Amino acid sequence: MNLTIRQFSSSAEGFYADLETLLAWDSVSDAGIQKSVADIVEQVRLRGDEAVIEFTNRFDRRDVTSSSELEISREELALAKKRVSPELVASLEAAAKRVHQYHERQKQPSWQYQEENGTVLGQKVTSLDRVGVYVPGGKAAYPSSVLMNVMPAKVAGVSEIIMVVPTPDGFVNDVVLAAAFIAGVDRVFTIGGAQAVAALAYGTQTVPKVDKIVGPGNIYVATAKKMVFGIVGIDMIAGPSEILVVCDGKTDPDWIAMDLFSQAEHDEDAQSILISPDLAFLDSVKESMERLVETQSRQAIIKASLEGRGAFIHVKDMDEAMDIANLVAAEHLELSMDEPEKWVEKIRHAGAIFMGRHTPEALGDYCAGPNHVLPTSGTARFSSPLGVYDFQKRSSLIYCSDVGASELAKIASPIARAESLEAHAMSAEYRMLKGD
Ligand code: HSO
Ligand code: ZN
Repeated sequence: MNLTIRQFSSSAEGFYADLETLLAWDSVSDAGIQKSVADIVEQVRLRGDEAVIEFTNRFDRRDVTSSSELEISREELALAKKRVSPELVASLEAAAKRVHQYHERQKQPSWQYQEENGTVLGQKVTSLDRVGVYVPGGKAAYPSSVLMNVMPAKVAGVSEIIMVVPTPDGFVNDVVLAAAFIAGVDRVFTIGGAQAVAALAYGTQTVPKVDKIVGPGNIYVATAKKMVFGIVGIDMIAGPSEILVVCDGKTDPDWIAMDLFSQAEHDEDAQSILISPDLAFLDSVKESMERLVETQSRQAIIKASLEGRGAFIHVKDMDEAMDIANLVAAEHLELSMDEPEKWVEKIRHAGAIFMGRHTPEALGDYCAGPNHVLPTSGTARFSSPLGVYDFQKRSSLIYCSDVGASELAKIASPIARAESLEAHAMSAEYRMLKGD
């Protein structure tokens, strides 16, 4: 036995309590980290570049003396792209194109309508002016995430996209820079951690202040994002990656094993769960996993993740599987079964739904088209994938004709007087037409 994974049965007593324990995840809430992040944010707010350079040298072990050393030009991005293999560049470009095409469909148009008396009401949609994209520098430096965070902003029409990426010990990731070039990032700064978030939120002499910060990061980054929320917008605070696979027992067990590994390999806290009504199938997947895990370069992470947070759940039928999937509200849900289009109707909570045996999550992570920045830890109950709408905002439009204003004033005036707001009432009443 080289891999252990818990197995539950939905008919066992206390199953739902066990499920709750399995899913529990404690997010950002460390008092020590809060304090040091608050200090970093304050220093950057007060001292700008000087503090950013100081923290960058300390945390990334760098030797920066002037803020100009913190920026990578578009020309340098183009050079980084040249250092990447043509095959990989072609894949990044194909992925970017597909992600772009998908997100084009999310654009929300402005709209308006006219009432009979000439009054016009509407909603004007505009894009954000400037957005900051945080890209982690360490073990989770994913070029695919650069594409996924930048493309929807581009499609929305954001005029300036600023990327920050730490370069610990001066190490620059060419593939990440190539992805930034392909996605159309305008400026790149080699800073990271809470200091980068603060620089984007408040602006420094060198780093422009943005309107919103998106992108994943470690606990320092997440804590800093929470702290500057309100000064700027933020996307979401992502927890560890999760996958929930529901299988009818007819998919190749090796495929399912690898789908579960594909999330587990992200990090030790990632969560992979398999649900099936077929007990013998669960055993086969277990066998596949035991055999295949040995072949994996990230087997230590995979094992830790599966042993710590993974699970198999045996259910009585597919209907029950769907109920449990809704309870979990997973970031990624694979419906590896016949007629997925029929079962998907029962799913109400999931970040992304992968339908059918030939749709592994990995294809969605890279190039299918939809975004891979998704709500985690059950937050799919109330939030959605990152999209164009996260980079757009809406303004209400009101135009009153003279007759329209007069009619509205008749409605507004009594309410204003009930609220003892006389100026409101009079402002409305001034627009009343004689005889009204
Ligand atoms: N599965 C991750 C995204 C990713 N996968 C990036 C590979 N690279 C989001 O949950
Ligand atoms: Zn992934």
